[in-house]
Amino acid sequence: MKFLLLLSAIGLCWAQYSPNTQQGRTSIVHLFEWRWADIAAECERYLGPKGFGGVQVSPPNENVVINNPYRPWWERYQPVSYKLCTRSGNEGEFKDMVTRCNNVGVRIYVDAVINHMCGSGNPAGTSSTCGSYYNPGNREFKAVPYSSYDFNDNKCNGEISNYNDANQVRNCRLSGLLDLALEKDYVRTKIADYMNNLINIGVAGFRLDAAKHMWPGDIKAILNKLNNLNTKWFSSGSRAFIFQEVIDLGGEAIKSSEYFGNGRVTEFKYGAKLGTVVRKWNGEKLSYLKNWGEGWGLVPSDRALVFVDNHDNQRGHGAGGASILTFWDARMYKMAVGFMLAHPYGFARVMSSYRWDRNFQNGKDVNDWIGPPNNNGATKPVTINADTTCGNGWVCEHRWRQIRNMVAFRNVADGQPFSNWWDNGSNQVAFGRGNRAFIVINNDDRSLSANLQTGLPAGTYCDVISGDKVNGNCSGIKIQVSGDGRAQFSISNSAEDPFIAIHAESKL
Ligand code: QV4
Ligand code: CA
Repeated sequence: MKFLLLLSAIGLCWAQYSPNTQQGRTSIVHLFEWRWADIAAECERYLGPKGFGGVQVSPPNENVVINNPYRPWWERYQPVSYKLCTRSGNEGEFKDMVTRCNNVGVRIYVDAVINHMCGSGNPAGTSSTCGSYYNPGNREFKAVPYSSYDFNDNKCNGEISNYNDANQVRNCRLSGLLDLALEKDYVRTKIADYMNNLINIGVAGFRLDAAKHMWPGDIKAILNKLNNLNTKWFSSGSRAFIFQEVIDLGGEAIKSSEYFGNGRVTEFKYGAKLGTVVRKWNGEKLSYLKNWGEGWGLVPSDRALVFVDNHDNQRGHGAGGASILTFWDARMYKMAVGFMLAHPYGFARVMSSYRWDRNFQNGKDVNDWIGPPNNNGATKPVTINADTTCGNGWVCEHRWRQIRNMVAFRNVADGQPFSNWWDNGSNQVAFGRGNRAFIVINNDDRSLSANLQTGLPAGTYCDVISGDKVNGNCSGIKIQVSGDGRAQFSISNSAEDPFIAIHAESKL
């Protein structure tokens, strides 16, 4: 330990790959566009008790207020300053959320938009969530302050047009967003001050937005300026968990491996390929997932942040394309999320969305901009129905029994090896996690009936997909595991959810 302290003392940056979650909590949920007050409540009433490790929150810094289209979700990716006031709440509400979530063992991860400020086309003025003045025309952001010296106009005065030119990707404007000169110590310090304010409040780490558009060395320089995490909730010397948004589906100049020195990276191949397999497109079959992970060309497991969909590609932005599964494709989506949470590869993030009126014209959803449920721009609170689902237009995928219970499955299986793989050569598969958990999936157009080695101790197990273990009984399917670890599984291809999952804590 002394050696580690010595190293950190001499300022060697410690890239942080482990998420700083409490022991036994192995996934996080993106509560996209939720208000801080609602997140705090959800930590206490649901995420803490159900074993979620943390929450990725929407950008908490001041952003432009865009009225045409009306208050799009993406206005929050156009910073005006690093003041903590947005549609989700103000600084006091943010602090209250971080404290209340940490106090029940649920971490907060901030979506840090540090590559750029707002779009160059915005008019000057104070149309911003905190009323700060900005003038994109002369690069003036009074509340930071930034001026024309702090942007990349002298390196590139246009938009990224060629993703095969690394210099363009880093130094030009991503869809017109004013690109910060991150080699400047002044700019690095302003960003580090913003992130250190959040660290001192108690956050556990950061999603680095548009990391592909920042030089890895500039990111490293900023991370080197960060404080250790707040010892009120984290052991001394803890470093912020870093996951960098780098879209690398291959074929471009930028490789996600360039960013491994800073922390984890978002592995977009994960959702794109898994969606193709579950949809059975291009002749893909579930049985091909036997070597899922690095075997499929994904980044090393301990460098990967994995997800089935994210806030961009669930609405056609960013990467992943048509194969991406979302809550709109509920039955396949639960299968994909269930597979992700059962499989040991990567650190998992569950998406939690809001509904919007999709309107496809020529294959594109022209309503992809629609922001969160709101009353004249004010984000609506999350209401909880008697059946534990959410109201007011919030989808709450993380509260769907099948997904909530697979979050617990992943916790129970933590540290256990991928084991006892079985498949029928087509779309029926099964695998275990050591002697702690086992899942069987039927994605064929015919029923599954198989006697399988589960690796589990003998006993009666509740299937956590069709029901729960309540008051010492199963509300759904029961599975009998015999002394040799084998069990009989039957899954109709017309079942509501054609997969079964059992684990040590669902045993009667
Ligand atoms: C428009 C024109 C530009 C023009 C500009 C002038 O298109 O040509 O120069 O006006 O101001 C919105 C609009 C976009 C507009 C821009 C303002 O959609 O039309 O440009 O604002 O400059 C989100 C949305 C974007 C949105 C952006 C800012 O997806 O549509 O742009 O927020 O509001 C790549 C990146 C990857 C990125 C992904 C979407 O490698 O990093 O594209 N993903 C992250 C976030 C994403 C966010 C951003 C990056 C930007 O996940 O949500 O973009 O912060 O793959
Ligand atoms: Ca840049």
